Amino acid sequence: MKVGILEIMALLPQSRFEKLYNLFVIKQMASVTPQTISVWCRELGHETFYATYYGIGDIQSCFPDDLDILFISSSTINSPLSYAVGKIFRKAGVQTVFGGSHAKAFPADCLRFFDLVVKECDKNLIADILAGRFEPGSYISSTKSFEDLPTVEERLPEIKGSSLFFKKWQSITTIVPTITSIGCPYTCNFCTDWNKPYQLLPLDRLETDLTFLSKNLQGAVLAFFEPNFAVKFEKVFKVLEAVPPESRIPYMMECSQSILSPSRIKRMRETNCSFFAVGIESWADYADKAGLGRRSSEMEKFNQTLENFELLKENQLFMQANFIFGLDSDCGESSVTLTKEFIGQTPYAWPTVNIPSPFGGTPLFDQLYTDERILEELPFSFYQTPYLVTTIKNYDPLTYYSKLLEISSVVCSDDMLKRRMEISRNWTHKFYYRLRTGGEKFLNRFYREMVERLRTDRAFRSFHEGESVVLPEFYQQKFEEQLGPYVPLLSQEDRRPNLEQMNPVIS
Ligand code: B12
Ligand code: SF4
Repeated sequence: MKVGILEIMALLPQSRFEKLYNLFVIKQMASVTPQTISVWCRELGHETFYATYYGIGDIQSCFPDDLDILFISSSTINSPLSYAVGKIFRKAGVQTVFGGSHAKAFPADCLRFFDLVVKECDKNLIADILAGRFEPGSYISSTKSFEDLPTVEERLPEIKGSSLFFKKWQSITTIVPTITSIGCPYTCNFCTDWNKPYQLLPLDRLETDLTFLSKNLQGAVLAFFEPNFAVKFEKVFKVLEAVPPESRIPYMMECSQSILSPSRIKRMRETNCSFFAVGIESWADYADKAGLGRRSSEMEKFNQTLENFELLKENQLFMQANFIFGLDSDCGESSVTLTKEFIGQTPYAWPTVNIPSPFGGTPLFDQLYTDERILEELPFSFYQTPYLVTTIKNYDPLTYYSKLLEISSVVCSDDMLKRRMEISRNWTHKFYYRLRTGGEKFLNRFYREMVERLRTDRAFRSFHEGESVVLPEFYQQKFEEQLGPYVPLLSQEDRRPNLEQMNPVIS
């Protein structure tokens, strides 16, 4: 059989800056599961065609005309484009199978556009799909996630396809995605992994991959694209530290603060960690992830976090601090003041401040859905910062966007950029600080426009206050820009999400 595997990682870029960002940043964010499925299909004797779409290029030309089956994956924000592409291939007689974070979050909606929708998968489930064992229109799942993935060497054709230009040339940062674990021990209410038990995958594969990468694909960065890296710190670091220092390739990771300590940070630096992101989320909640008791105060979490970050400062790592602003635990001035203060005191950590999005399968979704706080007319492409798809408990929309504007103005200020340039000792960091400051300026302009729109346009404000269900023209237009030539494929009915939750048939 001819099997296609497509990961949709972006909608159509809206500016030259966004095009550049997609080319150098989004292109490098390919997930491990589609690559894994591609290898499995090859091992099962099929001819495979793997491609990623990062907002540039022509999707259909990546696949032969006589394709039999196409696996598509995307997160919720890119799902409208996935739906349109699914329709094109389905019409051409190709069987379509949809998986990934959106499929898990909103399966009932996905079933409107694909033959099969997948929750968890393993090699057996993929073999059963290829053998035609499922009725079209089914939502299916393996009992649990796969227990391991192919080595980097086995995934090399896919990695070249996603991370290199024309499968040959490396980018400014060329990323090789991998994971060492699945699930997470924490239970953050906004996260789809809130109830997925933590499971360490076999570490001999990591060992094999590190050896392979140090001899091949030199200059590439290994990205641990998993929920919470090194929860089993000692076990994972035993493998990383076994590599001779001169052969250690740079790596990126995301973790919670609770795993960080001065000695561990030193070990991260010595094993060549080049970037890491820490989820701070909100000052008023998620204290357990910061290594504090659940009942700790905002100030305790702030002080502890600042102390941890001070220890990280000397390490010349590109750090990112992830926040969410607008959860029910945020209220009044203090959340904003503390975030601005933190940003000002840590120029060596890039802050991302996210708007909460209600992804299906999370306690946050369940609560907002029950409370009728989700603006149901908004298409899924708006389930991302800088868009607001819910009402916020403790701020009206105008106040909320004004607060975001305040924070963003600190992030992209000339003063912060100057301080970041002064402390960066290598050109890649300088490049990324400039790129991200440019991105934040776009965001800042957007927040300013939103504040103005909410102040002056009554119908727009009333939509965001949850009083009107008429989708403002502003969003109609934006949606059409995001989808470009694919717009005619999605009717008004197709664009309105079906938020119904359902359980899969376990295979
Ligand atoms: C690592 C990670 C990232 C990394 C890497 C992303 C990547 N491409 O792999 C980075 C930092 C780049 C990232 C970016 C983003 N992320 Co992210 N990320 C995660 C994280 C922490 C782990 C995902 C993961 O790989 N798990 C390991 C794999 C093996 O497990 P899995 O994804 O559950 O996959 C299983 C099934 O879903 C299925 N499956 C997966 N893919 C496919 C594909 C097919 C074809 C099939 C059949 C099955 C299938 O099989 C797997 C085994 O059972 C999750 C949160 C979490 N705790 O899970 C968020 C998460 C996926 N991210 C999320 C979001 C919102 C984003 C961003 C949109 C943020 C932003 N605004 O920029 C971007 C989008 C990136 C993009 N261009 O699409 C949301 C997605 C929610 C949604 N419904 O869309 C999540 C769920 C976090 C959350 N809020 O709960 N992310
Ligand atoms: S720590 Fe991260 S991966 Fe774990 S539940 Fe919280 S947000 Fe999800």
